[in-house]
Amino acid sequence: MNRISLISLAAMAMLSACTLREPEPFGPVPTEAQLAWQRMEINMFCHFGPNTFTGAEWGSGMEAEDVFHPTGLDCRQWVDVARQAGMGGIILTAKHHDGFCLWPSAFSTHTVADTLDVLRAFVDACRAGGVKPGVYISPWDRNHPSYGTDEYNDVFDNTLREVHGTYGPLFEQWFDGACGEGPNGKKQHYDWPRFMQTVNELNPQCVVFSDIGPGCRWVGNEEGHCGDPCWSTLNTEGATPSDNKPAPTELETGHKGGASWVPAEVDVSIRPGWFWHPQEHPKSVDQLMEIYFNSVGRNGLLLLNVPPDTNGRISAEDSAVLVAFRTERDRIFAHDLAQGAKAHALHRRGHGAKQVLDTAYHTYWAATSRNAELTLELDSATEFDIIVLQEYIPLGQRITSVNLLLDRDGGLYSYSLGDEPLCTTVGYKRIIRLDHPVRWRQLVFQFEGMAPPVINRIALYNSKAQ
Ligand code: FUL
Repeated sequence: MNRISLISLAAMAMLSACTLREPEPFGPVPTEAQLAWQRMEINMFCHFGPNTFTGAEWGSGMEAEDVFHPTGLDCRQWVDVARQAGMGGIILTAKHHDGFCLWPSAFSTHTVADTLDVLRAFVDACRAGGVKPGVYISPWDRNHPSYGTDEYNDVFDNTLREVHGTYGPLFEQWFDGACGEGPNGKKQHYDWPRFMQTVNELNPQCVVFSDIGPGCRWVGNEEGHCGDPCWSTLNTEGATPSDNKPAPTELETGHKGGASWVPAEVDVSIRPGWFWHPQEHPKSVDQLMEIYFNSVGRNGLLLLNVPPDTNGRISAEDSAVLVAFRTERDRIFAHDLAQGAKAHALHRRGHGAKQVLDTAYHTYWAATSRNAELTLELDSATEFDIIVLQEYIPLGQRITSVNLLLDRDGGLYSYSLGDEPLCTTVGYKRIIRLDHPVRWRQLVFQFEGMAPPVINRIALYNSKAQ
């Protein structure tokens, strides 16, 4: 073998070693707990407390304790409904702004009786039913006499220790952003670093929600949608959950290239209010589907509030809609029409393009350049109107734009009319609804990213199929 062939063999060997190397993460990436959380996709929120009985949304904190008297408390029923609806976690308002604790706390006199520990019944039912329990504990407390003084920070820290120490592990801690006056007319300066440290110390896997995270962030509205784009990255330096935080519109979109991984959680109620009120009714399946596409379908996690009624059960009306919502999702996403297609890409990094078609989470196609194309060839022309893309977020959120070219009469045409790409950000999951069903055999996806795209799933569906 001559010298030139030896050199070229060595070069080829180096090149293939290079192509096979795993891609490096780009920018901030989720922790294991954040990834597991994001993969839950839809969770249930339960607002339950004195307001359920008084008709209020924000209780004054002056309600008599025996106002709260569920006649047939059945947390197992909440868990059954959540499971039937395809929700893997439930977050209970263990303490709302009225300060009433749904467990017999040692740090408040405004609580349930020892004999009616709702939080205990709730976490036990969740664990027995294979659903993860989480808690909402409002820092704003309209009842506690020490609210508005330094002492309240001790009280609140003790409350967190009590809940996480006695009832944990809890998958999510919800810190509400609302902060008003206490019964003494004073506003509290919260010791956020201390509260975060306490949860982390007692429960390191707990994803902590606040307006700015650190585990996940408020999406900036209570209407059930993420922004477009929706980045899971956010700049939070100098901000606290109460002060100097990004504006709600920034929380909707996140920050492209932001310094921390703080994915969006979309909290919205199935009913007009957060608490159950007899005169209110749940949203329709169509409204819930719209919310699903605009939250889970735009890289958010949907936290859907389903408030138990005065019996302490989820009403038949709400559970019927939830089951129908699940049935509709199952119907639309039953058959991935891309299964069995051929996938190829010029720019790849050891991991073949066909990995976008398998359903294993940790397999992916990794491109070698920031602009990369992937082609799907279906067996025959197939009708679809929904495209699902998933970026492999353990390596970061990279994609800034996706275009789609479709074959027609022997030529390739851009699906998008005008200058708009098919979508901008992808993130954990992006569900794209086409204006009308198309019938095509070959699809060419053109990706652009801040770093070479890494995609773990592409799927196609026909929402009109029965
Ligand atoms: C808000 C609260 O003020 C509402 O009562 C509700 O709990 C909602 C989820 O968050 O900030």
